[in-house]
Amino acid sequence: MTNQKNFKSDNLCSTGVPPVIVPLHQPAVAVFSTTGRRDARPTASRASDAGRAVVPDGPHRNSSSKIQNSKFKKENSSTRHQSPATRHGRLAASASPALWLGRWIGVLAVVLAAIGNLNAQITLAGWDINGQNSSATNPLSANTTASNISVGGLTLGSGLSASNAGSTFGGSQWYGNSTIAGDASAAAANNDFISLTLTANAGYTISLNGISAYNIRRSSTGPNSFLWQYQVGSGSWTDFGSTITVSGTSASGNNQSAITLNGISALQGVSSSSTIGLRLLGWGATGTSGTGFLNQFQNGDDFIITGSVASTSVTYTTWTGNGSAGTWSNGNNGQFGGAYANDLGNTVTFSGTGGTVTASGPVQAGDLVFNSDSYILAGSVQLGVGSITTNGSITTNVTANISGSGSSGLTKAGAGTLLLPARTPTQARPRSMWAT
Ligand SMILES: [Ca+2]
Repeated sequence: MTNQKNFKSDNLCSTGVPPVIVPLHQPAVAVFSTTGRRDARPTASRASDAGRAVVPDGPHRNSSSKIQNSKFKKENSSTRHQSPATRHGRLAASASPALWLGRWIGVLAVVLAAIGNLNAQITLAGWDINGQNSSATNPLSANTTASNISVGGLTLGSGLSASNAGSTFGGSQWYGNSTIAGDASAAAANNDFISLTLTANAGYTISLNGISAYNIRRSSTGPNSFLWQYQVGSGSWTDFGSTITVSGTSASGNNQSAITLNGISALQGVSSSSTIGLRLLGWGATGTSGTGFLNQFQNGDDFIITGSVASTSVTYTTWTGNGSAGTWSNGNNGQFGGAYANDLGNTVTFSGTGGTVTASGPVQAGDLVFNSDSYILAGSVQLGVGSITTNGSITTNVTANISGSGSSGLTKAGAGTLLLPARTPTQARPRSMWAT
């Protein structure tokens, strides 16, 4: 219990005091080993292997433990639905290696898909057309705009005239006029389209995923054919999707399927120097007063562009390690390969050949990961996330003052050994402690 208390509150640098050996292993990591074996014992049993002083329960419990344990329970549950033969591995003996490989690839694909979903597509721009009309508002600003981008509102091409049909955005004067005629190029030449733009802010890129299902409304003499095009920067307009034909003329319009854009490389990772333009060409009207609109058809945003926004800034957070002593401080290279920038979200990794690293400042990081033996971390570090990972059969000696502002305390992960300085019994308070 002494060690446990020290681990929580005594992250102080106490020169000359032997370090306390804190966790020799991390139970959660042991749950899913690289061999695929799972510890079937209850979490408490696994945790007890390390001694309760290592990774205490309660606020000290690593959140990753909860996630891993949750996954463990889920898999265990599925195991109960398998046949006894499967549970005891006889299926493995009867199945070909290729079959098993295929199954594991399948499992891997599911896991990767889940990870991909974590990298969730967001609404880059969304318009709620309810109550809108182009006679009142043109361009029509987006109701939803993703962070770190700017969105140019829905805009009528100069060949169109604004029109108010209630909860629509579009107009009249589409190409075709007195005969059902025309095509995309003629519509483009006559500026008969609805357009919008997306531009990444400096330091970011935009990747388009798609256009969500939406609705097109037309009047009986309005355009009956539409086609989407994109433009990147000053490049040429390029078709995407196929020609859309619509016939219904009621206020409920014509529902349109979602359009996928993530296969168009030109629309992925577009930097702030290139504005992305999208436009919906329309033609086939039979009268100048015939109208065509993007239409209200659901609660909230009716016309939505999805995608992702990524930062282009480079962060230097891996100490390459050459065995020499070095100083880790804000704005300096150290052995990071570039200037380290204080950030309480940084995962700072120590690799290469371990040596003494003196943190000066204090420096700020989210959490620390040690991948090489013989690192000694001295000085003063403020952690935002509050975990220290020692991977593999290594020993990491942290003599630095470790401080943080989180309420979840400091956690340790990884199979290696982490040495922290002890607190003498006569000390009323550590020089630095985790605020709780
Ligand atoms: Ca709506």
